Amino acid sequence: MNSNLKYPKALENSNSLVAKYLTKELFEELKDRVTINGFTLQNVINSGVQNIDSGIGAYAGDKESYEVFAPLFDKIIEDYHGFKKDDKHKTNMNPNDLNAPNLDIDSQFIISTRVRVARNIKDIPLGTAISKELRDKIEQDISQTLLSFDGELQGKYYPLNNITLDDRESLIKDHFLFKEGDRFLQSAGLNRDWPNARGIFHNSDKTFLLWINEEDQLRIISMQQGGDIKEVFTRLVLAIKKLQEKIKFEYDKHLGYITSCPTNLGTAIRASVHIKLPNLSTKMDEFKEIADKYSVQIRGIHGEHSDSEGGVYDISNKRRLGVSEVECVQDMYNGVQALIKREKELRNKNY
Ligand code: ADP
Ligand code: IOM
Repeated sequence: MNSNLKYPKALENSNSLVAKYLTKELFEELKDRVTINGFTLQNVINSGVQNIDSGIGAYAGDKESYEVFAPLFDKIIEDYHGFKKDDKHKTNMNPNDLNAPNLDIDSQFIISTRVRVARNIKDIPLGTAISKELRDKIEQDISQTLLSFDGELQGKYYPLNNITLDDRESLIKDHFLFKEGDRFLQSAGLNRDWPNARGIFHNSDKTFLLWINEEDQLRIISMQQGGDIKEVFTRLVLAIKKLQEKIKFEYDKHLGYITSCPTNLGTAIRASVHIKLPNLSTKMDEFKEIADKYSVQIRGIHGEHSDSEGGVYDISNKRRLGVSEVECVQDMYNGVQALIKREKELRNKNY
């Protein structure tokens, strides 16, 4: 038991959602709770305590964490997704319901498009609480399943502990592979036994990729150059369906797909473009205003917690829970459309 656990002072200097909602009273209420897999409040908040620049700062160890620590997670979930305790989650993966003609046929703005979902295996602790044996088993089972894929989804699995450092680095630089040594994941317990049981599967064009055992057990990814969002989403849906024929994912009627970070609950989808906005990026207040209005998030060019380079940004849907997959991709599309419109106006003014 953690009865001697004291409220972490570091949270007093943080703007994360954990710092916002874990009051001293709530801390006292939750500090001795533990899930069936041994996940404690200390485990939940450690990333936010060690990294006071966290956006959220809380991770779940298993599906049960979202019940045992509900007084904290429910507030974070409502703040991030605008999703209340009695709201219902929904799903729609039909690409034909997407209204997304290519926004940038002559590739003036959009460099590339990527859509990913996070998934975790049913009845197994999340990566934050998993044992080495189970993590190894996931790597083995998933990589075997992927080897049976054919057509556009056919590819090869590359275990992280069996590729050269140069290959690893170039996969990261080219945006195909997760970065190494992420301090937020480290303090959430997600980097234990690194790099063992981690790896990437991809087809020869690197348009269908799958990460194994990073922040979530699976990250299923579809990406390509240019702005054809519908084509990217269609390929992703095909891959998810194929995987679902063989694997059962952790799912909850209320919270949707269960993920280690509460930001990914629900659809667990992040649809993004890498986009050049040289004029708008000199007016960050206006840029952020448009992003907020359309519920899109601005990230740097090397993923979460990275900076932009050369006026190129990663723009993605923010909400993932209580909205369908199609609505999430549509959020991103509508936001990008508004950003391109404003970028063109500013460019014309400057000429
Ligand atoms: P995730 O998308 O899985 O939440 P990150 O934000 O860390 O994780 O992004 C993972 C990688 O994917 C990073 O290298 C990032 O630059 C890359 N990426 C994201 N969106 C795009 C995109 N539209 N085009 C190319 N690469 C992208
Ligand atoms: N998804 C997770 N890596 N992130 C939201 C961390 C954080 O900033 O709290």
